[in-house]
Amino acid sequence: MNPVALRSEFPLLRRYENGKRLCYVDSAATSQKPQVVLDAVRRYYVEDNANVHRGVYDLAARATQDYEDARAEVAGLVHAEPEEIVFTRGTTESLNLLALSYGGQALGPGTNVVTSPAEHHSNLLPWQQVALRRGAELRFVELDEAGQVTPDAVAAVVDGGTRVVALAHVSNVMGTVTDVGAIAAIAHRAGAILAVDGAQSVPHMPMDVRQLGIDFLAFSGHKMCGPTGIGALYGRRELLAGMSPVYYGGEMIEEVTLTSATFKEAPWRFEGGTPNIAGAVGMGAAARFLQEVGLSEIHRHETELANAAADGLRRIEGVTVYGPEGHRESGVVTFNIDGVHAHDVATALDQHGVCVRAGHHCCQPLMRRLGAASTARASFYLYNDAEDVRQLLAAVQATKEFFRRVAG
Ligand code: 7TS
Repeated sequence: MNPVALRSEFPLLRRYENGKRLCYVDSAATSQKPQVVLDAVRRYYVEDNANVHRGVYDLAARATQDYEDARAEVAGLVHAEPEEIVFTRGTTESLNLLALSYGGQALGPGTNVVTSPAEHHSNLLPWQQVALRRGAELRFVELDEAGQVTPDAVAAVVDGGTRVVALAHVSNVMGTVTDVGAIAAIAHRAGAILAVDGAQSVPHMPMDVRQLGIDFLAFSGHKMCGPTGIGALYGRRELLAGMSPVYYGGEMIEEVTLTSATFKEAPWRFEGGTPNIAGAVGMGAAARFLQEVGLSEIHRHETELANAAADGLRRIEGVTVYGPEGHRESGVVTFNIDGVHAHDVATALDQHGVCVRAGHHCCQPLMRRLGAASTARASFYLYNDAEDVRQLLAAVQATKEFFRRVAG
């Protein structure tokens, strides 16, 4: 893998910001888009645009074929079957759909959902709210010192009443990686299913839902080099087959009378209305692109950069780095400059052409536990290189010195 060559495939990264080389290290928020994805979306609109699953003319058949081909590409990325992929607007919608449909059916008094205090709000709130409505209990796994969810901690709270274990594969704040394979076995022994928030893992590492025993997996197109407004929910075939739709309307039915309806099979029964066809085409192209580059290579490359960044940041006196002390297994590095608000850090870094996210990262409970109202976060991806690490470290050093001067 050649990050310099890869970088040139992303038109936006050829730009300069504030007269500086653009150091984009906010891929956990959203990724940049390669030319092949932009071309696929454009080609769809220019050559094949029509509504799907309804037109009888050739153009409509091509649009439908493009959409279903994209489903197969996305399925291939996670080693699922195409019929096990529901297209959604993104991870947030995938998790809401899952909680409303599966959760609505499986939860009730005497049952519980197990999750963790480190979840993104989009993997907490859907379960919190459905549990409240259904009179079910929401249980939390104890995090270890490093903020890690361990299989032992999950086993300690799972019992015969557990119906769903819902956990992120990779934390968007700590960058910790959860052993979802071991946790799937624990959930299954208790008769529960494992739902994985893969927003920060599917774009960054090889993923095999069969091998890991994952029952549901939610992910977003925009974090994996695809367009915004498209994502997926993988669901094991037998489980999707037993789930009721959440959105009712056109194209998800078999037969409708004024007082009743029957619905298509999964996944189409979950995709009421005209879907984001161009988005799906773009996400399919992104899935192909990532596989061509190689997910193992991408993972190795970005963790190397993240470890170099974390080591460099730790060496800057007055900088606190969160997350694992030792080797990092993801591209996420969260930090603070002592005494400087993270938003000020991010604003100052922008002056050096460095884009980082600052805030609570949609993980308020975790931030309370860290004892930090907000943090700055750098997150690396396939198009970053050693120059990005150097630019980030130099900018953080300069920012720290700047605030020392104005404070002192
Ligand atoms: N789950 C995790 C672990 C995430 O990091 C995010 C987005 C989501 C779910 C929601 O994904 P969406 O595509 O539906 O928005 N995380 C972030 C972030 O860390 N900074 O901006 C968005």
